[in-house]
Amino acid sequence: MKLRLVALALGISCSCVAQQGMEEMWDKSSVAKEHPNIQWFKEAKFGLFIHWGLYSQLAGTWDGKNYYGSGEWIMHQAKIPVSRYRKVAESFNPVNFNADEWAQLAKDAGIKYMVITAKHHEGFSMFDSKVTDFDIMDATPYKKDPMKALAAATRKRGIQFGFYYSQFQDWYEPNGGRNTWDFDESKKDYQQYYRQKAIPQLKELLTNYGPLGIVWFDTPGGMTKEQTQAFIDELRVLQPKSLFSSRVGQGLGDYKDFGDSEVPPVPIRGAWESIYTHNDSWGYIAHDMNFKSAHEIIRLLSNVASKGGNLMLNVGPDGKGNIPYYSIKYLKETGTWLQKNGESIYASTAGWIPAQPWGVTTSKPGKLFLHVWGRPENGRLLVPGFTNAVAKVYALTDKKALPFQQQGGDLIVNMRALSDEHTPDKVLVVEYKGTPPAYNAAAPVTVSAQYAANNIEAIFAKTSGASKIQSLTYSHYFGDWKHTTCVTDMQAPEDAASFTVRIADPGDYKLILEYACPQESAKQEGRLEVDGETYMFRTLRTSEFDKSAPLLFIKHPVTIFTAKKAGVYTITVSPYQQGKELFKLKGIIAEPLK
Ligand code: FHN
Repeated sequence: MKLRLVALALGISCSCVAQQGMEEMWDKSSVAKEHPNIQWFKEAKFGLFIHWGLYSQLAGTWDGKNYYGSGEWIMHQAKIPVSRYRKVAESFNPVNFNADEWAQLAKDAGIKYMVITAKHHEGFSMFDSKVTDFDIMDATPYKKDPMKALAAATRKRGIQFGFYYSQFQDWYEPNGGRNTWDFDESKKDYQQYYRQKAIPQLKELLTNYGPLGIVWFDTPGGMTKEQTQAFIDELRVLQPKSLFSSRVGQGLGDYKDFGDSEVPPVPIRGAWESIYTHNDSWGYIAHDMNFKSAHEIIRLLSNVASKGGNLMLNVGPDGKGNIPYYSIKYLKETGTWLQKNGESIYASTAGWIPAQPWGVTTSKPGKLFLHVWGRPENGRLLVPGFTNAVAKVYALTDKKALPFQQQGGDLIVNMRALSDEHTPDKVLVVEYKGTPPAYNAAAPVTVSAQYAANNIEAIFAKTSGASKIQSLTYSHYFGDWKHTTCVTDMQAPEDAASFTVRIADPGDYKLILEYACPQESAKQEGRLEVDGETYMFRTLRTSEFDKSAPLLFIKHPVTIFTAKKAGVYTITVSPYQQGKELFKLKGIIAEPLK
């Protein structure tokens, strides 16, 4: 059981080869040995990703048709011939680009590193390259190198600067990866493309722009492990201190990148990064207004930090060089929150208390930061598994001490003295003595009547029989990946999922199963067992699992459970009889009834 969870936590590589399309290129492999310059990255926690290229000028529309999802894939989606695509450069004139404004926005947002696309899969170079004339200097009316100015402006503000470079996919080049509409893939000589374009351009980037914090490779291909190592060695000598992302391939990167828009469900050791779009696309799309609010960004950032990683959030400037209005607004608001609460994020490590109904934790030596996303109704915040002696507890913003008590391995903080301010994440600091315990993924999941709902997630299931825990990846539009961890393969009564919960407040709880259920799985009977009682249910149809479509989950209320006393209970879900997979179980929601 928990094969994937254990693999992730130990940093064992995940094989992605069976997947198709954009996904097949990901390389989430772990890193064997730490890079000597990794510390700044581990402490940075918040990065800004910028996708900017000719696709920004197209803004998600080609030949009068609107495209949705990853806008930087428009050439691929619309199968635009190279002969037409190169003409887009003639109208690319980002006169509003202002390196100081972009760098200052990053600074105000609390960003510690910036990575920008020097060349994306479209093959266009956003920098002054002598290797090709399909670059911003030669092919556009702009005729300036924006990367020079941006490198200088970020460094001036103490922000690490790095380049994204698509090393394999290049849809402009006859020998580059994956333009199948102009060129015959089977006739390509990838090595020639590497020798003639990718390597010389990477050398330009590593030579002409000062010290780079990161070279962010993406979608590896066409190279064996030995060739990838030789490729790295050839570049590494130019800037030994620069970190190479794991998508250089073959497990040879300096830190690990998860899949696009993926946060691991439990803490992960080593240096790693979650990467997210701000709206639905990496590259600018004029009709994509689905921006994450500051509230969402702050929770995402604290959630990623609670698992021990960095969040690199993307913005997609338009063809004139303007960063979208809502990206500016919400990044600045995030920065305001970070100015007051940054101590709980920067240079923190994963929290050692698993996620609670109220939020998540991050830590530093002698301090545990409680990121309270939702306050308990009675003001008494339960922190289970806290046996270290506590010296004091206070709110990070005003440092005012809060009353607390410790009993039977619980810390209970009284938050009543705190005003009910509107904040996505109220940070409390617990100062304690001694060495903290290790994170215990097997600790019971807290269920409490102090919150509107308690999520008991699939990742915390103990599986038996054939059932297993899997992360399911799918998209809504195109390339806007979503990842949901589920218990799958429950086909027979012995294929069960059991959840150990600690019910902190006695009382009535509605138990709701949350799952996805394709047609063939619908109308099958299942059992939910708790405290010696069995409750029957019949599955309700939602949607098929198709990775290029939304995976729909239903919240299916099954029963009321009365917990007569506080304590530890086991909730078990299983098929009633042999059949098709019962469903893909995202988790159980325990809703207190009052
Ligand atoms: O194909 C790219 C995509 O366009 C985008 O650049 C993302 C960012 O992580 N990387 C690839 C897909 O994983």
